[in-house]
Amino acid sequence: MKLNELYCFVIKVIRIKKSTYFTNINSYSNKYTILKTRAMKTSNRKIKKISFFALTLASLFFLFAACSKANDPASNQVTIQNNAFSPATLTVKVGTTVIWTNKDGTPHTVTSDTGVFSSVNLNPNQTFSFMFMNKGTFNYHCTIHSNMTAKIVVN
Ligand SMILES: [Cu+2]
Repeated sequence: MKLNELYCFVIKVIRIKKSTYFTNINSYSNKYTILKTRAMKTSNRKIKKISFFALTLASLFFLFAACSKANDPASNQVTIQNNAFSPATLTVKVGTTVIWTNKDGTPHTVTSDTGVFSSVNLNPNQTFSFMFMNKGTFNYHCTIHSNMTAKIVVN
């Protein structure tokens, strides 16, 4: 007789007869079930704790990543596109290196109105960078297109 057949047989007998002997077996199996359930509950609690910890860690990481993403790439970048500097006004902290990138198909320059910095002719996709070590407003322009003006505010 197979084990599961035996089990079914025992269950049947318990249901039909409910003799003392089988009731004892039944209560033994109940105890086992209770122990098993308790063990499962404990491991479930552990899994829940670990999952909660992992979730918290993951969300903190994503929050941090999102924040640094929001602050980093645009904060020191100026794009030269469609004969304009974008953003026209960029505000940075002292010690920031600002990077200009020419996204147009023709050359431009990044030239300070007061001679603080000046790039050569920037060809398409060429960059120019300058580190601002002093506070103030730095107006600049493109020497090729006199209508192209913008400023960097350092505070
Ligand atoms: Cu230009």
